[in-house]
Amino acid sequence: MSEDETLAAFDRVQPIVASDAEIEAAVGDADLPALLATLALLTQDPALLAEELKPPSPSMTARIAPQGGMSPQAQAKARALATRTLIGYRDAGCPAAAAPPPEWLDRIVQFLIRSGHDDLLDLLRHEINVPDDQGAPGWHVSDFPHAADLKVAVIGSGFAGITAAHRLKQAGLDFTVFEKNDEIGGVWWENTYPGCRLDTPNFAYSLSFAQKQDWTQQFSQQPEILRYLLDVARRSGIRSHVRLNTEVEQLEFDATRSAWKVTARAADGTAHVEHFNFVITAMGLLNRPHVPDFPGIDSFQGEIVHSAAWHERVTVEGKRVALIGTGASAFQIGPEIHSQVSQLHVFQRNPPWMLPTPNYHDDLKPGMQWLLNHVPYYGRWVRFWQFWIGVEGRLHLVEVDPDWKHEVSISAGNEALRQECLATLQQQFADRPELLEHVTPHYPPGAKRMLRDNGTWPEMLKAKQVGLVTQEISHLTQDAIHTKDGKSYPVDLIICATGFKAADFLYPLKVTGRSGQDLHACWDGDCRAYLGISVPGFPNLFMTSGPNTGVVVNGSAIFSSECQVEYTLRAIRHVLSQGLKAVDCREEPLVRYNAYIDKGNESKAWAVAKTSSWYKNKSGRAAQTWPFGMLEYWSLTSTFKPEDHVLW
Ligand code: N01
Repeated sequence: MSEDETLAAFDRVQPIVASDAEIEAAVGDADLPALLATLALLTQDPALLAEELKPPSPSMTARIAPQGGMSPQAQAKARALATRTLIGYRDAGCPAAAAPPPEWLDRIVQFLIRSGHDDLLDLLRHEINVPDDQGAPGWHVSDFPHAADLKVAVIGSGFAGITAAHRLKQAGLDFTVFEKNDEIGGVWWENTYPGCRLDTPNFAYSLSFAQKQDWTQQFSQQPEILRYLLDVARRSGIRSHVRLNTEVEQLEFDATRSAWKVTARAADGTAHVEHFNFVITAMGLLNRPHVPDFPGIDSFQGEIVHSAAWHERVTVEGKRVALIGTGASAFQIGPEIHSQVSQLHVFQRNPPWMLPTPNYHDDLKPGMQWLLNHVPYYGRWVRFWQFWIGVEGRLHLVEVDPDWKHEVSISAGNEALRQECLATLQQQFADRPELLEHVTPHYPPGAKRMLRDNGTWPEMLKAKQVGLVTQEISHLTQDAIHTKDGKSYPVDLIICATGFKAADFLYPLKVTGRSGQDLHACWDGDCRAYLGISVPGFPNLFMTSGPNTGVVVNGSAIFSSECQVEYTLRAIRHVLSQGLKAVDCREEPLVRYNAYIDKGNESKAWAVAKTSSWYKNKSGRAAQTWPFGMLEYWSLTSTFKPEDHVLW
């Protein structure tokens, strides 16, 4: 296999031949804390980690402090030092980075993070992933001769499915990935609507074991993310294990074999049954479109498309278009299409809070791109830096202060965040006070997903062909949407950016447990799992993106799913090391764990706010959200606890 075909290719950089002036110019665009860390790793020169250069990392507000809050003087010194170091590195012939002693790595990490966070070191080492792959299983199926015939099924081939497949391959296990679509990629294959891109910085929204150095943007667009996923699948050698166009419909636990009977249907309609010892679900939770059942919807003669079902035949040019919803999907679609339509009616129930993000659509600056392409491991440290900032994120701003009395906000910090966002809104809509009133949320920031704003949404709402409709939709007729105030909006195309059936985990998969019980019936709309991964009575079944694992204002879903996959490999290892066949979570740990989760969620903006959100299920319980920091989830999933399980 050529080097280009392996995951190591992600780390490849070009030798530096640039002039001193070009290097200096590139450093001018650098993310300095990450650059100092990179150069310290390359040269092991302590001057790069001098106390006066340490980024203070102030807590996040609406905005993120540029350069980790370094003073202008510190930035100037850091730039001069980094430029000199890079020139020296070029003149020395760009030697390959040697594996640093572990204490040196810790020293760099400690330089980047705020003092007093040594408890995060293991987690952070996992994220920088230098020199070794920290999340690798560390065992091989050949260590357990009786396990030679063992088979694992993975359902789904998005980020989590690819992670699972990669780790299973490292452990030498025989596995099959079932993918219902005709290509790998999950939501990043499915969502092709106009404007589709990330709203989490993409260095952080990438896999620890496949760290791409040369992202072109801070918030990449869908094609670049999909290309990345397909690259990871190819380079990690898992493609040949993926069965495309094959949807798993049913899982039945076969107690006699202690294995799952998996029924999958191919695109031609044929069903195929096969037994697997373990099953990992990697189905995501934001991929079963929710299209509201508006009265009269079947009588509408125009076209209706859900955001996640966008396809190349959908055209908007010159049409009268309705955009229903103002969540993350609508927020990206509206600004992208509004200049092409003859009319756009945006139907809003609750306005979103917007996080000012002026660079949201920008390419990375040329100097930054140059550094990523020429300085070994710079991309890893940029990723690490973004990860560190996200570890705490805005969690402290969404915590309820019981002594805080305010009709909207929930704490002094939350109020400060609200005021910062309000100020931007007031500025953006200063010329349209009637719109300002409608786009101002009346719930605490953080209660729903906050959206990235670089001014394009307000600009769209103010365009002459665009109208904001805040009245509730009453019904649809042949050619129009009607609202409860009696108004009608004739349209040719309705775009439902109305979200997903997120509360129904694993929907529509039918899962029958060891006593014949149906998983969805057990949950009865209120899904719970131990660590978000296991459910009692459903042995050898491990979920990714399960109940209460979604992060709202800190961290990324990629991190959580890596934790879940690594935990699963630990659990499988434990079963094999004991010469056993099955593991089932006990009821009591599930109850205990969920009490802990519910308590954490109770004091968060998304639980106390009255506003609707996909974070809550039909009983009003926050069943999606992880209420704590990332360290907690990392710690909980970093060991498999036999005492919380029944094993046989
Ligand atoms: O869906 P949503 P989404 N009548 O559920 C409205 C991820 N994501 O697809 O707010 C009228 O957030 C509903 O109104 P309300 C991300 O995690 C990421 O936009 O409930 N309106 C709301 O405005 C995100 O959170 C990216 O009052 C109705 C909207 O439809 C998640 O996916 C991009 C209605 C639904 O918003 C879901 O986002 C896109 C009705 N009957 C998505 N029913 C990235 O950038 C619902 N609505 C990575």
